[in-house]
Amino acid sequence: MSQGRGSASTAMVIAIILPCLLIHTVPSHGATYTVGGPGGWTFNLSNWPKGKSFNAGDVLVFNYDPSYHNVVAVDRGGYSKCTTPASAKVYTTGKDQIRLVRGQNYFICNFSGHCESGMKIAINAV
Ligand SMILES: *[C@@H]1O[C@H](CO)[C@@H](O)[C@H](O)[C@H]1NC(C)=O
Ligand SMILES: *[C@@H]1O[C@H](CO)[C@@H](O)[C@H](O)[C@H]1NC(C)=O
Ligand SMILES: [Cu+2]
Repeated sequence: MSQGRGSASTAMVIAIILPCLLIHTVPSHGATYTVGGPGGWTFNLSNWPKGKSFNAGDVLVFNYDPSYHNVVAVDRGGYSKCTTPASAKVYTTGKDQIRLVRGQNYFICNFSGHCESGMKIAINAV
């Protein structure tokens, strides 16, 4: 009898604890970063990634006014020269969510002069 009660309460404890453990052990879908923090996607952000560590699968949120800015995924040359390769993907919603791929990820705003004013980020996702 007491044996039965014991295992019943053990089962109850497991029923309560197990879901909590699972929440913490199931692989997460990655962190979410708001580029530029509360100020959003704007000028002078090329240092924003410094000191942060990014994993493949993390999501970058770009908040901006789409009348004045956009987000263009470019390659290394596009990032350093502020040019837009023909194959570049252009995002224009003003609240774009972009998942990082492993390796280097480069984003610029290709409105005239903006990338040159530091509206660009380079991120290495491991
Ligand atoms: C860019 O940001 C840095 C700090 O992140 C600041 O010291 C600098 O004055 C800013 N430059 C411009 C042009 O806003
Ligand atoms: C940004 O790049 C795209 C793709 O090459 C181009 O169509 C668009 O005109 C550019 N936008 C601006 C504002 O220069
Ligand atoms: Cu811009």
